[in-house]
Amino acid sequence: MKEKFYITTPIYYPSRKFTLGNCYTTVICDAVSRFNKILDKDVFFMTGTDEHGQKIAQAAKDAGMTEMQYLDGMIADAKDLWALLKIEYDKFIRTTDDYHVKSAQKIFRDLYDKGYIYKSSYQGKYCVPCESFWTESQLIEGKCPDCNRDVIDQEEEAYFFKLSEFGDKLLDLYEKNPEFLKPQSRVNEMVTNFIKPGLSDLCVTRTSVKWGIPVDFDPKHTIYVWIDALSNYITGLGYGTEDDSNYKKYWPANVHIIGKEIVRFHAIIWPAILMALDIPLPKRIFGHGWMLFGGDKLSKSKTVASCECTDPRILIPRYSSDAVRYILLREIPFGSDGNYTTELFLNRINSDLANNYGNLVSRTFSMLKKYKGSIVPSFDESTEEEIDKELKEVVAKSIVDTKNYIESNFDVSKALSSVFDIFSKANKYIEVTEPYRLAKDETKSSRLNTVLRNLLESIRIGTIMLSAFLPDCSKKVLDSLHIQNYSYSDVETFYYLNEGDSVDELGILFPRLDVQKELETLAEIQKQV
Ligand code: ME8
Repeated sequence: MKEKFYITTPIYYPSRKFTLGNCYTTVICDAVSRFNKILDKDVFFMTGTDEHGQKIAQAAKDAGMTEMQYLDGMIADAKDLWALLKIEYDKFIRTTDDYHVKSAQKIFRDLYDKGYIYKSSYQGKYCVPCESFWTESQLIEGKCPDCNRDVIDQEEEAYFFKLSEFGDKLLDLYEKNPEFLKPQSRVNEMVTNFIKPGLSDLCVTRTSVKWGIPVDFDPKHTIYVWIDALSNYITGLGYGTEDDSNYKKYWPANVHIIGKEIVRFHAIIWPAILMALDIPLPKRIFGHGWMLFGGDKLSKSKTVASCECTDPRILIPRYSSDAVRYILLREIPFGSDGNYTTELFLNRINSDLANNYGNLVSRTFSMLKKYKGSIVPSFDESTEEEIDKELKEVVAKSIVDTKNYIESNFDVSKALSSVFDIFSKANKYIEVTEPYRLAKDETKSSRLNTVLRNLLESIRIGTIMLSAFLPDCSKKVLDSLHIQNYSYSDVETFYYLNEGDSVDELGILFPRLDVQKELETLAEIQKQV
C-alpha cells in the first residue's frame, strides 16, 4: 500500500482577488504535493476559500450583489488563477458548501455537548456603522480600524470555547513533539507571547454577524470564523458526513502550510479543538514567512513603485506559469521573509531559467542533433575522465539532498537550488569537455558519445525532479525524451535512456528578456488596467 500524504493551504478570504502572496503558499503546497507524487505516495492536496464573516458580507454589499453571487464570481476567478498557475489540487473546499456547513455545526454541537463550549457574554469595542466588534489592540488611535469612526463599549450574548484549559496540554505537545510546529522560532513565539501569559477562553459565536453558519441549537448565533474555518481541514475530507472515507484514509494531515500571521490559530486553537474532540492532531504545521512588496505584506499600490508589477494575472500569461512559480519557490528562503521586486523576477528568468537550464537543454539537444542525428548515444565508461565523476557526484548528491529538503522540512527553495546544482555543473561540464572540439576528431567519437550521453542523463534526472516545481517546461523536455510516466526510482539509475532512441527537437524554453524594456512595458500595461 502506498504511503499517504495529505497537505493543505490555508483557505483564503475571497473578500478581494487573490494576490501573489496567496500564490506563494499555494505554489509551495503544489510543488510539495507533486514531489510526493513522484515519490510514489498517495497524495491528497486541498485548498479552498473561507467565505463567512462581516468582511465578505460588506464586499458583496459594496459590489451590489448577494453574498453568493459575489462569492461565486470570486471563486471562479480564484480557480482560473490556480489553473493558470498549474495548481493540481485534489479538492477545493468552500466553507459555504453544504457538507461543510453541516459538519461545522456538528463539530460545534459536539464541543458543546462535551462541555468545552458554554454560553456567556462578549464585551468589546463596537463600531455601529460597520457592525463590527474590535479588541482594544485592534483599534487605531481608539477608532474603528475600518472606517476610522468612534466605537462604543458593547456587550452581546455569545458562546465561548474553553481554550484556557489547554495551556499545559499545548506546552506538553510542543515539548514531546518538536516536529509539530516549524520553524522552531514559531514555537518560542507561541509559548512566550500566548501560552505562558495564560490563554483566555475564546469567543466563538456572534449574534451581530449575520453572514455565517448558524449554531443549529441556537440559530440567532453564527459560528465565528475560526471554528468554521479551521474545521475545513477535516470537513473537506468528509468528517461528520455520510461519506467519510477520505477522512479515514488521509487524516491526520502530514502538514498544514500557512503564513506566519495565522500560526496562533493553527498551533493553539486548532490542536485544542481537536484534543477536545478526541481527534488526532496534524503531524506538522509550518508557518512560512512573508513575501514583501516594498517592505509590505500586501501588494497595495500605494507602497509599490509604478514599475512594479505584482499581478499574477499579468505576469503568468506574459512570462509563463513556470517563471512565476520559479520566483515564488526559489527567491524567499523558506521560513523567513523575503523581498519581491519585478526586477528580481526578470533577472531570475534570465540568469536561472534562460541562461542556466534553458541554455543547457538547448545546447545539448542541438549538439545531439548536429553530431548524432538526435539519437541517444552509447556510453563507454572506459573513456570517462575526472570531470565525469564530478558531474555524477553532483547529480547523486542532488538526488539525495532535494528529497531530504522536501521530506524533512518542505524547503522548496533549497530543494530547487539543489536541482539547479545539476544544471550549473552540466553547463560547466560542457565548457570542460568541449564536445564541439571532440566532434572534429574522429578518434574521439566514443568520448563524444559518452559526454553527450552524460549530459542527456543529467538533464533527464534534473528535469524529473524539476517537474514538481516547474511542470510545463519539464514536460516539454521529458516529452522530447519520450518519458511520460516516471517516479523517483528512475532518477536513481544514471544510465536509463535507451541507446538508439530518438530525441525530439525542442524550441526555446525561456527567451532571454531585456529587463529594462520589460519594466517599461509592464508599467504601461498597468496604467491601462
Ligand atoms: O488568513 N507572503 O486568509 P487570507 C506570504 N482565511 N504569504 C502570504 C502573503 C504574503 N505576502 N499574503 C498572503 C486567512 N499570504 C484565513 C485563513 S485557514 C483555516 C484560514 C498567504 O486570505 C499566507 O498563507 O488572509 C497567509 O497565511 C494567507 O495567504 C492568508 O490568507
